[in-house]
Amino acid sequence: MSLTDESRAPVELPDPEPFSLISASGKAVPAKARRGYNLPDLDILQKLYRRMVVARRWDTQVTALTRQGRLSTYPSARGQEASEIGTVTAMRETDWLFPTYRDSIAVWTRGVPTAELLSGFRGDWHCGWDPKMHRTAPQTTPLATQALHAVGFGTAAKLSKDPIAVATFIGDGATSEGDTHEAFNFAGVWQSPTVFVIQNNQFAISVPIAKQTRARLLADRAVGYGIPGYFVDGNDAAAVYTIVSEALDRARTGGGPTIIECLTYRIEPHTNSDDPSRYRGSADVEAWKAKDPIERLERYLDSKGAIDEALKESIAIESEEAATAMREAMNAEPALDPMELFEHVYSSRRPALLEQRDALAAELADSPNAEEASE
Ligand SMILES: Cc1ncc(C[n+]2csc(CCOP(=O)(O)OP(=O)(O)O)c2C)c(N)n1
Repeated sequence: MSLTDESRAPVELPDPEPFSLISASGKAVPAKARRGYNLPDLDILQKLYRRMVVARRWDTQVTALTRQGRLSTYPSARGQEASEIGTVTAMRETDWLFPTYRDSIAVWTRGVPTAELLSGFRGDWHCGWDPKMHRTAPQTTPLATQALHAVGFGTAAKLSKDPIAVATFIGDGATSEGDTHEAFNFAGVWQSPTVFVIQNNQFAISVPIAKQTRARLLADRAVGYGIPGYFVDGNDAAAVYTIVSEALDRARTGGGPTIIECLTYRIEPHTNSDDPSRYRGSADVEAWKAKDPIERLERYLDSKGAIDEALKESIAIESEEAATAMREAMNAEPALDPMELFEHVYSSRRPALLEQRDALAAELADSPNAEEASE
């Protein structure tokens, strides 16, 4: 292989102007700025709108139940619906998703039942759902580990000639992890059918993006890995859907990986235990609320006569049904057995594991709640 080998041809730096199809005021972006792309059909836009509204209701309800102590923690994706829902709506059922703790609405939209999805946030030790059934991997908390899982999975699919694509979400803070670098590099070298969706919500808990990187854009990194990179308005569901669809198609047909940076904003605290007033001002939050992904799509659909009271009513009913189903699922006490933690770790149990198991069993037996627990 020489340095002029065509398979290693340089890729271009992404355009620093975020790619958008529908502006914050809900108008179609002028044709010239659309860079040759058309808006998705109205039925797709209606689907994106419906899914975002229902997902926001779902997210709001989880946050409320967290305040009531029904869940121990929940990282909300409010404000990030266009990136989350735009991505999963672009995916086929046969594609695989590798999500993080932030991406519950994406996982839920892929069909994972609420009770199974939220079991981890209630303190259970396992994933809660069958990843194979939903083609959705567990939500990872150790930052960026999912990016490596995605590349490995995608490469295995490629080797076995399974024509699927893999999508994975990465936070802006997580791009500073070594795992992200390794995932990008291996994806480029192996031409893994993996689409990396970086959700740049501008904060890693309290650390702003300016303290995270000196680079102009996170998507600029793609060039160094020989991977196409895109910088997208992450509050424009039409733009996210369009660019992710194209990248997934490319991945499924042997065109390798893509890195897509979606510029968005986390409206809620990092989780329910965070106090964002200590590191950001409310003016910033208000400015981003004005770029709300749902309102802009609603304005556009309205201007096209593609949204009426009947549609809004049916979406409202679906949203309330989702919230009610969640309340019912979360009001049932989960049957959690901490001793299960030691099952399914190794096929034959190691002495150190047995020791830990016995120590926990002894601790539980000694605990003041032991009798209550065994009742
Ligand atoms: C390897 C690792 N280091 C540190 C943490 C602690 N941690 C949890 S969330 C978080 C911030 C991540 O921010 P970002 O990647 O931007 O994602 P966001 O939470 O904004 O979606 C940190 C540092 C962790 N979970 N894993």
